[in-house]
Amino acid sequence: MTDVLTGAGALPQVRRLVTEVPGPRSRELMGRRSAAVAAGVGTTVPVFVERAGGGVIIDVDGNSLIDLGAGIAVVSVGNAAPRVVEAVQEQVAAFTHTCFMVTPYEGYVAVCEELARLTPGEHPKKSALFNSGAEAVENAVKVARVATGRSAVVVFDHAYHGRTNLTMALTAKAMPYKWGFGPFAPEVYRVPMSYPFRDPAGLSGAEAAARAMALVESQVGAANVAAVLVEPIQGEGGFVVPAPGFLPALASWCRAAGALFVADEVQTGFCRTGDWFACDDEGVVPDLVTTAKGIAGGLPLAGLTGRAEVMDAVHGGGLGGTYGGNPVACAAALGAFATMRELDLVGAARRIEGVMLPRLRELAARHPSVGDVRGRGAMLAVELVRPGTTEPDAELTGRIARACHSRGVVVLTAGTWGNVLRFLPPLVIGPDLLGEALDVLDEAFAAEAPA
Ligand code: PLZ
Repeated sequence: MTDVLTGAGALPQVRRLVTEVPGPRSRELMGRRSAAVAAGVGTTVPVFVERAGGGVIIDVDGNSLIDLGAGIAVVSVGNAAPRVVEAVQEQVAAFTHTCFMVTPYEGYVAVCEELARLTPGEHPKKSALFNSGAEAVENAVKVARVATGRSAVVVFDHAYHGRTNLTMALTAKAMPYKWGFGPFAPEVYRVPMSYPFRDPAGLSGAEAAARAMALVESQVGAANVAAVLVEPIQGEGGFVVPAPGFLPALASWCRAAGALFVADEVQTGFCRTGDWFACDDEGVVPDLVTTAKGIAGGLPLAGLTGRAEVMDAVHGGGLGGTYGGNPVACAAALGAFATMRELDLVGAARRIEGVMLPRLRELAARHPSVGDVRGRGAMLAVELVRPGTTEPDAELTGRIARACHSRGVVVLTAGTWGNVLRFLPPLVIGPDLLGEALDVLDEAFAAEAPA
């Protein structure tokens, strides 16, 4: 069992610091990094990685850190997951690339068959594969426009959909994602999200959807909308979980308007939220679903899956790319899907919620700077504010994140105001390691936000 969880190297699943963090070798590599790598590429934790497996990351100084980031929700099956490693090794030795559009191979088709089975809804589905989440989202817009003959795309406050030109337009936050990078793609319309912590108390999901769609009707016109694009739980925007009823109301608005309901499940997909997909929680069936991140255990792969007739609206040759659905990445995805089933990672995500959520609520009870605790499954967060207000406290958030890092726990921040600490552990993390990470979080709060 340990083998399946942590890989051939079977890295000890412990936190162990042998130097300060970052240690001398990491600091030296950071120096080389600064000289050679463009300054625009950020660093969350300035430690360089040597190995990683299960729920730990070993740095070049020999420190073993607890991973509560999973490479931004990517290594849900664990780092270097054995099924993924085996599948990749076998495929990379057989052939590395032919281009699926030139001479196809079975792995690509098998991944599309799995996507048809796993994504929400029982209707006939088809998929196309790409390299990144942004590319999948771009293609969702392309397909929606051709299928509907309309151009407007509706997106939400706090949304994150990528860094390409079109997906920057779809993304809400200016700094750092859009700042100075315009002009942006046209025909993108932004409306308010359902954000229970910041909405008027008691605003239901249906009311929040009506608030948003009233703006669309008056400012865009329902008949001009190709797609309503939404993250069922927002990722970079701060793990904003819409009020119950919001997503179903959007989906039914789309049905009535003849627009497509597009779920961006790039961050929420593949067991992360305690379901195969976050839309499953309320039984919402999107017309199109974008996936990436957790799909292939760390190899770059993304999918766009949708109603067969919608996907097939595009003319032959209209979708593709040199590397999309690379055979090695497809093999990795098949290994990852096998792991998700074998280890019941849907159940694992729910168990992680069961351990973490009560601890985060306890933390909130002790620290008035924690304004909100939210999320689902293994996608959980706390939003930090000035006590007694909803005023975001990004500075405290940064200090607590750094205090975790220096104690050997990788945590990420998020949110429009940078005031959300988010937790995305690999779903194979053991309960002891998770408990220890939460102890460290308590310590970090005690040090930085004395009650
Ligand atoms: N849609 C919902 O979360 C990627 C971005 C990290 P790519 N989120 C992590 C960063 O700072 O660049 C994301 C997402 C949702 C789309 C994307 C884009 O996926 O694979 O990064 O292109």
